Amino acid sequence: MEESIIIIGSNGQIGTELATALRLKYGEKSVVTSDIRQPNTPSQGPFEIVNVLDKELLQSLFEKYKPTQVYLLAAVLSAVGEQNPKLAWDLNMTGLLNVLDLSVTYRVDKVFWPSSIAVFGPHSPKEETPQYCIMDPSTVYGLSKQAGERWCEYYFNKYGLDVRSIRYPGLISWKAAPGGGTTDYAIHIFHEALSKGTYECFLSAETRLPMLYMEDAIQGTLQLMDAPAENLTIRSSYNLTGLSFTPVELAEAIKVHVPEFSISYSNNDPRQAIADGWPSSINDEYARKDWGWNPQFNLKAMTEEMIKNLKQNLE
Ligand code: AKB
Repeated sequence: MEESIIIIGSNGQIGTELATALRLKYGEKSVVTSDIRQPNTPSQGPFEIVNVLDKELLQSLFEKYKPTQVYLLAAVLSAVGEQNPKLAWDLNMTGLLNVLDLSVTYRVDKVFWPSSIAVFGPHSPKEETPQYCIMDPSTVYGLSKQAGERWCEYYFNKYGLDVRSIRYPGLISWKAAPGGGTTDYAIHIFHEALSKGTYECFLSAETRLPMLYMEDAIQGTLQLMDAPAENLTIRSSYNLTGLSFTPVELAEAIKVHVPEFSISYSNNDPRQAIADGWPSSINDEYARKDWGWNPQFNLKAMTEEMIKNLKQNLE
């Protein structure tokens, strides 16, 4: 059967690359991208202006395209969420519930919704954080992701909706800008290393966080969405990781390519407290076992790719 895929919030860091990958896989016209404003570069296929909070408009999108798959990527991330907690809660929760409801009504085959390592908190195990453990998120973003996970599982159990989800760690990419997260330093650092040769990091030198190179993240997302439903043992959200590093380790990896690069650290940035409550590494054994997750990029390979592609962009 031909797929009809809708991506909601397609202009962001994940959406930009996921849209390209899905269009390559299913054909340009089968993938409808949508966001609250026009994309910076012309869309390669159908595009619609949609605000996920406008349920009537969202319903008309479902009515028009009768989607078989929906990817909901519109969200407020951790750092920006702390500046306007109610807005973050509203967009992240109401947006998800609107999409889940319409997906039940329109009998969508599969829904993808991203969760995050922000569901963990200060009392979760810090190292190799397991799939199941104490979760006491302290950001509104983390609260919304944790509640969202429960809703996803609820819709699966109650309505049989095939919702699939990944707890993304920090995502590192060079194609689109990140959207206001705590892990964004790991992208800014590359841009500044190449343009200025210096970077003032808003996290401390030893703050270790789990990360994933975007190419791996996209492959993992497609893999999860392709997996037979009966193989999936988790309907809240899968732990997933590729690598873990500190700012000082990343700076060392960058220096291999930009020897004059130097890094300094700012004090008192509110994002430090967010990072301090998050895991430093993740155990993703369920994703490996259930759908064959096997990331390709380590720190060296990821750094090489980032530098190579960003340099080409600057030329
Ligand atoms: C953020 O930093 O808010 C995101 C995330 C880890 O979900 N990148």
